[in-house]
Amino acid sequence: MFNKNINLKITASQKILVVSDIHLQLPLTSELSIIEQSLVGRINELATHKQAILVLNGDVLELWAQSNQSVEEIIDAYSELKLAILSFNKKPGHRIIYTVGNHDDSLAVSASDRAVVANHWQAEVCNTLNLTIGRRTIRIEHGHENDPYNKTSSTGYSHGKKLVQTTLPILLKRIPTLIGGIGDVVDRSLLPSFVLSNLLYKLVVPFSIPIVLLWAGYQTAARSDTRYAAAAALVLLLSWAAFMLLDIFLRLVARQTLGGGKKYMKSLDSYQKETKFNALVLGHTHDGRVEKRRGYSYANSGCNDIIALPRTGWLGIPRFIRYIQMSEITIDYSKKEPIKYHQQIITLVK
Ligand SMILES: [Mn+2]
Repeated sequence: MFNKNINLKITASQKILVVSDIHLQLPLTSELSIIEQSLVGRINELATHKQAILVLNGDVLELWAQSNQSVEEIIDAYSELKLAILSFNKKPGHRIIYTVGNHDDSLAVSASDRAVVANHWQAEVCNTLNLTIGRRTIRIEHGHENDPYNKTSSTGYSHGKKLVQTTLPILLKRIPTLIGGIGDVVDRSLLPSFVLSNLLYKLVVPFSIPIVLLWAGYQTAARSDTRYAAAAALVLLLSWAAFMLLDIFLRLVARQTLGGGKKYMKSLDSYQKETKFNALVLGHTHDGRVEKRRGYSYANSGCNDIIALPRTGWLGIPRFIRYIQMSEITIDYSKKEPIKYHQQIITLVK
């Protein structure tokens, strides 16, 4: 298995931009084009600094979802991004480092895929980038190795990969209304809620409610008996209460069983005890932020991708809305707070 660390000494005059989880794939949709434009702008800004490093922190290419797309095809399709990356790299004080994630794990397996990234983007591919400045060490990697659902195994199998490549396509074919867009839900504990929300808003509300109301209206009028109307109201009220309770229950169960969240942070704390670093910069969870942990700083570069977030719907049960999240970590030791997180959320108009 490919296992490469890059160790670099940095200075306070060097600017570092870490972006991850872009999931570039084909076709190049309008959303992906917005993301590409934003990246081009940020890379061009970074290029104005004399000494700069661009870190592509994993899952930059989406190689799980459509297995027929080659690394070369995807890189070439995003031609403006390629141009920005190459012109950034032309300047002598600049370099580009690509840390491999789980959705682009073929880079860790295939030397020819790595060669494509090295040739087309002129990026150095590795698993981990270690930066040192004075006595401080900053470890930058994608973050899936601390996630039991997505860590690399010697057989190349991971739960996450099976889910994306086998389980999801089957579910998408059978129940597209309930599953479509589930890949955009960032918080794993909300996955069952997403399915429930679709069930309610896409099937129950448009079909079942009108049927119950029509039936009650017809019976009330035909038999001039208002008990039918009362029965219908009771059925609707009880169904609403059942949905609310089920939603709460599913979230609680999912939080305990689907991983992520607190468990993940705890595994990072023990990772720090073994590996020793002052700061850890990951991607992977799409949950960007900078946080003080005991003995180190944790930073996450978030994502540059579509996300689905729960918003309260008219029944009090969340409705999931799609946004584009564009985020990054900057490292700049000329600043008082050297590691910073920045994000922008754009609402999508459907
Ligand atoms: Mn990942």
